[in-house]
Amino acid sequence: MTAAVAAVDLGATSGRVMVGQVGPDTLELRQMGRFPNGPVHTPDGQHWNLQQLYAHVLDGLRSASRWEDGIQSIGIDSWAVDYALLRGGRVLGEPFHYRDERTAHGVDLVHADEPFSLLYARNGLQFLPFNTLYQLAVEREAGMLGVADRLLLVPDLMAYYLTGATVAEATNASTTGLLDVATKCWDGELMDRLRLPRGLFPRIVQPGEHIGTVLPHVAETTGLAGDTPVIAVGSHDTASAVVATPMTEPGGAYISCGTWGLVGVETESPVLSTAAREANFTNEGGVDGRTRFLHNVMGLWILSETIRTWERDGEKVDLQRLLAEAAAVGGDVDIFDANDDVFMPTGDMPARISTWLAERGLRVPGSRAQMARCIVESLAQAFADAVHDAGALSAQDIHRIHITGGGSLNELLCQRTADRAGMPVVAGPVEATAIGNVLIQGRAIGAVSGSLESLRDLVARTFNPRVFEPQAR
Ligand code: LRH
Repeated sequence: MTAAVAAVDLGATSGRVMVGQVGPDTLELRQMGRFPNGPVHTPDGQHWNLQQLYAHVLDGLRSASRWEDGIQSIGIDSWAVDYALLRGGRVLGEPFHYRDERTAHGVDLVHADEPFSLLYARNGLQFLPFNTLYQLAVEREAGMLGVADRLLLVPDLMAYYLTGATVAEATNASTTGLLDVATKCWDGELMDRLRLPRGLFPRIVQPGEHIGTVLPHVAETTGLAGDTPVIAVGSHDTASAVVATPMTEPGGAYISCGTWGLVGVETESPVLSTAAREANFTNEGGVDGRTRFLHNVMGLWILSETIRTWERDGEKVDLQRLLAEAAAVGGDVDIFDANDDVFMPTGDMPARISTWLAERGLRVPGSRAQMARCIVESLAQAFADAVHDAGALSAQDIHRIHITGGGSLNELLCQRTADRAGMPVVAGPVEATAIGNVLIQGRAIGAVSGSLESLRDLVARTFNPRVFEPQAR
């Protein structure tokens, strides 16, 4: 049997709605709508416009139901950590964007109550200043937690808008810092220590569980059948991407490369060693109880924010041309540390890169092509280092790297990652996140069956990867 499902995949710079056809030998995706996303600056900081995103989701679902009249379910994934606060079912203001700099203060507040080493032992998460628990410390100080009675992460909020049901999907809940890494349940004791009301956090559901069926007005607006279920998938986009990474043999590492480069391996259980903590590796919850042992590298954000800076004067930069010119740059370029937090906030990226290099007596790129090359080389080195660390820290022998997401289309990045890591890079699928979303829905409704290994086998059988062999330079 082949089934049709709708996958809603929301990224930090764009979102899309796809229709997936899925069956034992079938896996096909078709895009129904793609729309931009990004921060909205208001006097109190940077926010997401989730009402607008929701309107785009409804439009995409309407196109999906017109294209395919038998849509059997909907699954939603998005970027992690961000949330809305609600009271009595009503959203209290637009959610903050994780790059909003208020989180620095939240870090001080939380670490005053609970040092990072103790937090790591409880939640297994790498330090990222925007992890939900730091954001919530700022909400607490602002008095918001005395008003709110519910917290919903972004995909859970979209599921609530569609069905009226309030749940917390497990993989994304693991990015809050408030899930016990051992039991995978909410850590009530930690919430008490950080003075976060336990009642804010909804029931946890696992990927594959039914969240609810679409509300009557949603069915009417979109043309979907009134009993269409919303099914929990790996609602953290990275969890869905890892599901669809065709690691069909042992020894594979993954880089889910979009705004971020999420570099790591899959493990059966968390790695909580001091070395893992010091290397800033995270243990995020994967589908089917797996652990995503990975490190966040800054990712294509550095390149796209550079291009945004150049385009501020109204001039358009052609990415393909820029990358071709970058590939043609002769000789070595000096590189910067793509893990340095100075590159995290929005703003003038080329200036930050130049300052970083100049302060260390390194050569500053003299042209746009050289700057692009310097960024790609710096990302490739950070990726290669993180792959090496992931293998060493998890005691896995890694000899192949899978790059999925938008970065898999960047040939220079794939090749230089292979060269710097000294192992082949298998590129694709570019839409791994949406595919992972489709696969978990497909399994929940019985169109496919089996373990993650058999789902990955289906990906490997239906998508043609491109392989970049390492070359000496
Ligand atoms: C990638 C991602 C990543 C998180 C970040 C906030 O989209 O979900 O895994 O660390 O966004």
